[in-house]
Amino acid sequence: MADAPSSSFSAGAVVGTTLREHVLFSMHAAPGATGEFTSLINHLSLAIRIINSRVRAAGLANLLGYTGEINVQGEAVQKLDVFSNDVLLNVLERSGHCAVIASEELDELKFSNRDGKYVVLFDPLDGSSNIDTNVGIGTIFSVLRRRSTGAASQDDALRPGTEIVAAGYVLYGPATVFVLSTGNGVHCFTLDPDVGEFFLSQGNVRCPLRGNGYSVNEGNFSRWDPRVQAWNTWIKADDQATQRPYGHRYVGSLVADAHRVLLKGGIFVYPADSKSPTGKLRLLYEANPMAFLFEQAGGMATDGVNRILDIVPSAVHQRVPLAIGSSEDVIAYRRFLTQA
Ligand code: AHM
Repeated sequence: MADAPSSSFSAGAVVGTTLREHVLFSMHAAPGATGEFTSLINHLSLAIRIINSRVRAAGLANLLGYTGEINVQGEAVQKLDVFSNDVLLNVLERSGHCAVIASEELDELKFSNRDGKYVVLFDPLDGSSNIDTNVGIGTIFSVLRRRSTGAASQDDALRPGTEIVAAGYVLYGPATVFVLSTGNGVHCFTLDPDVGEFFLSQGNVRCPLRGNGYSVNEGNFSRWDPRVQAWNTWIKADDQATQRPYGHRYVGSLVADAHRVLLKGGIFVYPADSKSPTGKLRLLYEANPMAFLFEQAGGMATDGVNRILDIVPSAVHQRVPLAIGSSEDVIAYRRFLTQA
């Protein structure tokens, strides 16, 4: 990958690298690049900035609260979810680059532009149960190159995460941060709200080999498999030699919880339980993009035992148990899950 300029100078001011420049420079080095991928990421960035503007004004704009509808997952749909989904669909369709679009909020795949080279899968507003309480929420996406040549089909979307060419998430927290990987490491861009641009704020993020925190909904303890319970008891136990207990942090927004683990290390786990026997999080919209990002940052992502990116999906709304984070912490979790 060519080096993007770290800054440009004008009249004494130092201007950081924009997301747009970063993608453009990384794609220049790609053989046969046509500019379509760069344009696709720019369209995603536009949709994100529009969503961000509404998220920031949600309390003022009467967008909080439920629409009264139930989505395909059987959950109450909130107004900001609907808005975010519509914006992403609209912007991506108009880009002309997408043959297939899949959203956590849609029952069916959307077959968009028949000449589109890409497949985009997204969760438009993750952590939506936190909207009403002004807690960090996010957007998660992944991009695959279309495989079919004739009419696009479901098979273009039902592919393992190993085929992802780019993935990212956006955290609408105190600042709006866009975390992106196009297969060359993980880079964070922070939105300057006055300028309306994302600027590189942390390049080449590495997830520490090991952390000192764990993130899990412990309210589900009684529903877990005894092996998950054993891990949970172990990670909270006092043992100086292995620097336990770990600290516990859990927001209940995957993007917020995962972002902390990506930067600080440790582990995020959403295991299967007796209420959600195959896990709660969705493979295509949540687990796969996060797994791609964590691996790109040197971390790991498993369903407890197997690598997430190797799972061949059988349904677009498939759920999967998820364990992501520092490799030593994910391996320690796996040791418990593979115990007889
Ligand atoms: P959502 O798609 O309804 O927002 O649910 C996904 C969210 C994740 O962001 C989060 O990790 C998880 O659900 C929290 O679940 P729980 O409330 O069961 O802890």
